[in-house]
Amino acid sequence: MSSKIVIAIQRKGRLFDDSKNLLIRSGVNFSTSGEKLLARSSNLDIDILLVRDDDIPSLVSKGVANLGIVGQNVLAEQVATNKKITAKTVLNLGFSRCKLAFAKPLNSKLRSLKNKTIATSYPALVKNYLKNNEINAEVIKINGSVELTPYIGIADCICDLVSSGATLEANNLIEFKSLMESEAVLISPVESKKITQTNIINLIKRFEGVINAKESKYVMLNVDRNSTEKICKLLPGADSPTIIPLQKDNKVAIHALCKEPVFWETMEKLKLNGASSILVLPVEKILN
Ligand code: PRT
Ligand code: ZN
Repeated sequence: MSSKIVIAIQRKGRLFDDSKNLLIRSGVNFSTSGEKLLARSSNLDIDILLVRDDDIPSLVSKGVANLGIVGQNVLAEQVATNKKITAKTVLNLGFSRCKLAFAKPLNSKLRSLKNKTIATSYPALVKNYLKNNEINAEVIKINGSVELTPYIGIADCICDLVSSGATLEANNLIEFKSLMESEAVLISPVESKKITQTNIINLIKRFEGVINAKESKYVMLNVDRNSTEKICKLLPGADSPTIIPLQKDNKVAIHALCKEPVFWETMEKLKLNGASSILVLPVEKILN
C-alpha cells in the first residue's frame, strides 16, 4: 500500500486560506502558485489537490484523495443527492462557520412556506426539510445571486448561506428560519476508527492538536494557598492544574491549560477571588 497521503482542498475561495493555514500549522510545508492544481509537500510524503469545493466529496468518496476539507453544507447537499457520495466526517475544523437559512423580503407578508416558491442552491436539503415538516412548496435551483430572485419575481423567498447577515441586509431580506449550521470539516473515505494508515492517523492527530490549541490558553497566576480550590473551579476547561508553592508568604502559583476561551470577565472574577499576576498565554500545539 502506498504511504503517500493525498489531501483535497479548495483551490480558491472562502475555505482556501484556513485550509492552507491548518496544513502549514500541522507541519505540512507546501506552496501554491497561479493555476497549479497539485502541490507537493516539500517535507512530507503528501500531495495537495487544489480543486473546486464541490468536487471534494466525490474525490474523497472515490478514494482519489485520502482526506478532504469541505463545508458541511456542500457535503450534506451532495450526500442527499448522490448515493455515491459516501465520504465520512472525521473532524470538525471550526472555520468557515455559516448557516443555511430561509429569508424573505422585508416587506413580505409570508408567514409559512406552504405553497410558496423557494429559490436555493441547496435544493436537496430544502426538499428534505419540506418533506420532514410535511410542507408542500416549490423549490427552484439557482446557482448564484439567489438573493435577487424575490425581486425579479421568480421566488417568494430564498434559502441561502448566511454568515454576517450583511448580504441579506443589503438586499432588503430578512432571515426567518435556519435550516442547518455549517462549518468546514475534514472528510475521509471511511469513518475515523476504520482508518488504518498510520501516517494518516498521525496527520489527523496533528490537525486535532492545532484546532484544540486555537481555543486553548495557558493560564498562570498566584494566589493564597487556602484559595486554591476556589480559583481552580473558576478556570474554564482546566482538567488538572499544576500547583507550585511560592517561597514568599503562604502563596502558590497555579498553572493550567484552559481548553475553553478565557475572557476578560473570567480574569476579573479570578482577581476578585484573590488571584494576582494573572497571565494568559496562547498555546501553539497540543498533542494528547
Ligand atoms: O469555486 P468554488 O466552487 O470552490 O467555491 P464556491 O464559490 O462554491 O464557494 P465559496 O468559496 O464562496 O464558499 C465555500 C464555503 O464557505 C461554503 O460552501 C460554505 O461552507 C462556507 N461559507 C461560509 C460561505 C459563507 N460563509 C458565506 N457567507 N459560503 C458562502 N457565503 C456567501 C453566501 O452564499 C451569501 O451570498 O456569502 C453571502 C452571505 O454572507 P454574509 O456574511 O453577508 O452573511
Ligand atoms: Zn463551489
